[in-house]
Amino acid sequence: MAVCANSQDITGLEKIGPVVSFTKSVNAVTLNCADGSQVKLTMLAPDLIRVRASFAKPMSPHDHSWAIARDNWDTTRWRLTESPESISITTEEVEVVIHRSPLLISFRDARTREVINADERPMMYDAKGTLAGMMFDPNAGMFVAAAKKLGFDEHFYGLGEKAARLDKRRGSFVNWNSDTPGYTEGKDPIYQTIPFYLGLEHGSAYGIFFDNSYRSYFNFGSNSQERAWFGAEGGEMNYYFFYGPAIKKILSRYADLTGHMPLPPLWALGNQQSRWGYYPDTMVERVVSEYRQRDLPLDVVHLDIDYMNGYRVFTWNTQRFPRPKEMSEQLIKQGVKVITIVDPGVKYQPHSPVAREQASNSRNPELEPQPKSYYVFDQGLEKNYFQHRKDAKLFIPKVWPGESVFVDYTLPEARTWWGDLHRAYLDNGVAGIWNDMNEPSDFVDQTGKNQLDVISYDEGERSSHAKNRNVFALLMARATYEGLARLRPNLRPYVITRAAYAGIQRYSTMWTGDTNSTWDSLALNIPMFTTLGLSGEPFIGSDVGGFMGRGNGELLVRSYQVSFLAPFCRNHKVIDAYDQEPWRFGKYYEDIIRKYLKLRYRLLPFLYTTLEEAHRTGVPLFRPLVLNYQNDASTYNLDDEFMIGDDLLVAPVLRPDVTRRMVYLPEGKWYDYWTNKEHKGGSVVSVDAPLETVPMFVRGGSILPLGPEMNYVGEKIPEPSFVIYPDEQGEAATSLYEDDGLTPEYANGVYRRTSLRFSGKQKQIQISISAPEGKFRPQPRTISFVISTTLSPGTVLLDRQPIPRVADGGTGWFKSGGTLIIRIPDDGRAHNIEIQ
Ligand code: MIG
Repeated sequence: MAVCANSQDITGLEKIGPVVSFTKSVNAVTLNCADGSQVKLTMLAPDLIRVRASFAKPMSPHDHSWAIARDNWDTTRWRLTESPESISITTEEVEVVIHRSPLLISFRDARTREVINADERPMMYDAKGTLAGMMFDPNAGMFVAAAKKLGFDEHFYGLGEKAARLDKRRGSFVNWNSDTPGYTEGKDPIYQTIPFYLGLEHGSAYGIFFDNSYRSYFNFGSNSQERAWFGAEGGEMNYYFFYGPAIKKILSRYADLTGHMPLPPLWALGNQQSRWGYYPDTMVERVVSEYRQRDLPLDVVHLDIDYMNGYRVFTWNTQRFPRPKEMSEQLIKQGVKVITIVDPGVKYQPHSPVAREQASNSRNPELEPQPKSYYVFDQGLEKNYFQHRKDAKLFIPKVWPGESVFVDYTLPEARTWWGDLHRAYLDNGVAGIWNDMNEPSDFVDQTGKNQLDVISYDEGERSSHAKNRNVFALLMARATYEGLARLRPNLRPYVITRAAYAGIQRYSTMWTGDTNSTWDSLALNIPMFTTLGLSGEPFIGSDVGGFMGRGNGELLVRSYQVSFLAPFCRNHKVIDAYDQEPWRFGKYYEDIIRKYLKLRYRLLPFLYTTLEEAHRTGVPLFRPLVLNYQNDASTYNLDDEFMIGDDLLVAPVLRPDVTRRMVYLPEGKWYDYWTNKEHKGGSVVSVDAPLETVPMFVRGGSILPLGPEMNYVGEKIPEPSFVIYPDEQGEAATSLYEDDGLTPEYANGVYRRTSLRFSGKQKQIQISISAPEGKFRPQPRTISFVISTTLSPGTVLLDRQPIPRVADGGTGWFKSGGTLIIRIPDDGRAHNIEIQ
């Protein structure tokens, strides 16, 4: 019987402790326990404490994690006090109380002394093998677990990619990267492992990152009223405790610890089109020209496994794609970049020494036929980069090329080699890489059972599949990212992955795998996107229209009405199902899709500004309402609406035949994006939502930076126009982030941030524009301000000088219906506009 977390009764496990003595170092306290166990608490920051435990033995000096991006933390001030019962460690923000016997750890707010999170029982380990029979891999190691008191009103978020609702309270989950085509709600595990969650009670949040790559279990009170617990089939009890109370602050710390997402190229925010089965090259060209002829925006086209020669990665099928470089160059002229899929399976193609002699020495072996020998297999075999089983035999799974081998990405040289192989794509004009099948999927056995005796180098530990499976994709994406960065240092890498472990955001963006073209699957988009955002993965998306099965025009339109604001917006389809490019269901649907794709491009300045915020702060752009309003209980399980940044709220329709829906608007003033109608928040409103319209609201107090309508990034000079939505006090503010959109120079200060304030009390309207921050200089252009007002101004002053009333174009001001538009040259200086 498959092990399931519900049946995993942890109450019989051995408990750690009690504490008999402790030692102190600059940033840590180590507890020595009567059972020979050790517990180390490391104060990394005032709000970040690491808890690491060894069970019935001293702590190993070996301490390594692929997820952690930062280990040099400034010294944090903390003090220790003792009593006969307990030891207290206090930082500026958190007080950790360690009860000696039994050994119970609780975290309190250092100021209010309120308990944030507390052990329900001491940390546990399966000393007697009680759970051995229930373990997925009985040889993985020893089961370790930690149990926390479950708050009566506690809500749980995060845990990465889960086919589940937003609030995970009462749920139970497993992490074991798995290829799960056609998954539906409740399917678990699926592709990714992000063992990080947030707890929220009474508006106050904490985070726990259980950094353990073994098959892990998270139970948020599914079969117990008393406890939430997490555990793993091996490895250490090793978790990081984050204190908020703001969720945003926790996400920032989590990004500091596991890495910030670098900015992808701006065009990655453009519209993308894919389909398993886009071949030959003329077919790809046809798809792109359809987009152009139909005036539909497009930035990227994807090539699925069909472009390869017999599914050999780093090769091209030259029957189907005789001149890939020319094809890419043709497409680039039309503003479209090519992305190719790269799977981990390398075709197993041994050969006689004679064939070896005949092997090509060409500079571009990717275009050679490889009938007798395949250069990637040859090189990897010769260098011994492929995975082996415990008995030293090559591990030969079956994937698309048939018998195949996988690279041991824990080997640094193997990662460099794999990264360098991407020359085979870059030389042919490919702009980005899509990693698939990297759970890693094996057709022999999809659960991973066929791989249990595979050994990885793992920094000399030579450790098991049980430990390495969940980090395989992370390391493959790392090899890819680092390879692209090396081969093309002046361009930002763009990688997309299916499987992942925590830390993946440093190397790759992601999509949610093989969904269905169904309404249920569509309804999972918002909880999944927002949950991924709450788990440190900001750049996410799902196959628009759904991957498997037959969609229809209505479903496709509603799907675009979710994804036109997702960072990754790509329509993709399985080979043996029905076409679903935007035009496939006829003009009526195509026209609506065009409207949303065009709107996406108009919103690019806003999307990119929020994406940069995600890069810098770790706070995602595609947000659940709870992230912006964590004191509002009405948002705690609200996952059929979402926000982009702080300012835009979207409430899509997720069922067929519906033309109206209820939308919850949090406190404050809101503007209907389409009609400008004002709503008072803190209430539910019923709004029209015919197929043409996705309900969208702008937060009063915000200013939306919009760009020109475009069919691809770079088609036009991005002249911003700022649309102003004042709050109840008549005020609004924003900032706009811009850079070259392509190079890594933004990290050296080559960006521009423009801040804007609006205040409009009665007849006194003022706009102040800050002197932009940063070294980036955009092309000469104008900037505009759009104010909704019935007033017709007497004069408009720019830095105290009147500017002319103009007909429509040019600089000056004009009225158009109920809006006042002011346009000024963008000279990169501070300005003040007054309207009288
Ligand atoms: O076994 O490359 O999720 O997007 O089209 C299926 C073929 C392999 C799974 C991916 C999907 C892709 C497909 N792949």
